[in-house]
Amino acid sequence: MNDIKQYQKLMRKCLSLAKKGEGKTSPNPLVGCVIFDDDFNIVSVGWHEKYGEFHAERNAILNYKGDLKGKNLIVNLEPCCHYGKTPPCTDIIIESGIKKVVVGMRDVNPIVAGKGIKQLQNSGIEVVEGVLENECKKLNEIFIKNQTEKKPFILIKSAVTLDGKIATKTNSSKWITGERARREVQRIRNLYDAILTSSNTVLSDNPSLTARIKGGKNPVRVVLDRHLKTSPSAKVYNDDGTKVFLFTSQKNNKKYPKNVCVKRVSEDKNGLDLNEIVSELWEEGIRSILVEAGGKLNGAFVKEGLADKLVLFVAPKILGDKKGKSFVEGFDIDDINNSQILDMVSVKRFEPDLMIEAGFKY
Ligand code: AOF
Ligand code: ZN
Repeated sequence: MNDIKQYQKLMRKCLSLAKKGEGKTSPNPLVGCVIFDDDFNIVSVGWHEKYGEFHAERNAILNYKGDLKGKNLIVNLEPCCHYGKTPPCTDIIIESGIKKVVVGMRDVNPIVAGKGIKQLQNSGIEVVEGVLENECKKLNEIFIKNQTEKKPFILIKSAVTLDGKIATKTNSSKWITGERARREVQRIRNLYDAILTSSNTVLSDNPSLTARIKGGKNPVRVVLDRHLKTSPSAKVYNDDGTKVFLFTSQKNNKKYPKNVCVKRVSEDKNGLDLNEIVSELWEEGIRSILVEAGGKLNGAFVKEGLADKLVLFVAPKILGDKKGKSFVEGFDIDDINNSQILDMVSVKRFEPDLMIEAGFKY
């Protein structure tokens, strides 16, 4: 194996270590780090375990109980060079005597952005950049959007039959996908700061919108209810210690549980003003939003150019119901050349279903 292949193998290890922090590092990135010798043997590992705690590089260095002089370090994100919640990683790397640092992607955080790499090089450390860069960027897509645009990353998740329907005309939709796909949805929920849905989904499905995975956290729940049609006793408002934001354009006279924060926003031609809601959530510290709603709300997010990514589960079923519901509505495009275009990211199998991941292009 040549050096590049070896670096790629070690970078895959960094990415899988980084994922151990899923659901615990927001608003910070997922980072994994490996220290290795010149024969590419791993001598120590570390990852960013939780927001506010040590960075991956510091953990990998502190986990090694010997002399690191002449060893090499690989990490999916450029080491930081700033005093934040913890001292700069570049300092501890330089002090340790490590001679080579391999980096997946440059940090997009303006206080680091290439300066970490410069500092390492200025102290005589060899830096190799861009190993599995696309995979590294995909892992931290939320962090990248937050840092570069100061906006939350928005994912639309839906499940359809092979003929593209989310429900029959009578609204029967439980369950389109199988157990494995539903487990993956729980994992995705754990990654996101908030899950957003509409009053229609609350009224028809009464979902609890929690992430039922071991050691996971429940995301903040967000309900868009223009006319305050939902009942305070709906499961989504259940006071389990998780915050719920209820957006409406009406004056509220109902008594919701104390974890529910009712916010009034304006309306535009499509309903509640989604841009206002998204900025309001950003102000509340929400850095990623998972939209789990029906076609109307999904369509509104796409039409406003707000959705970043689509995760679509496709079940090997056919409804053949021409009035069945689609997962995006409200486009009414006559010419195929005017379709909404997406970039295909990946296709995975969660037997018996497929999962398509695609990025929106506006
Ligand atoms: C992490 N974990 O493993 C690495 C990070 O809030 P602070 O002080 O912990 O600093 C966060 C910044 O540090 C983050 O925005 C990113 O630029 C850089 N690298 N952050 O949380 C890590 N390596
Ligand atoms: Zn750091």
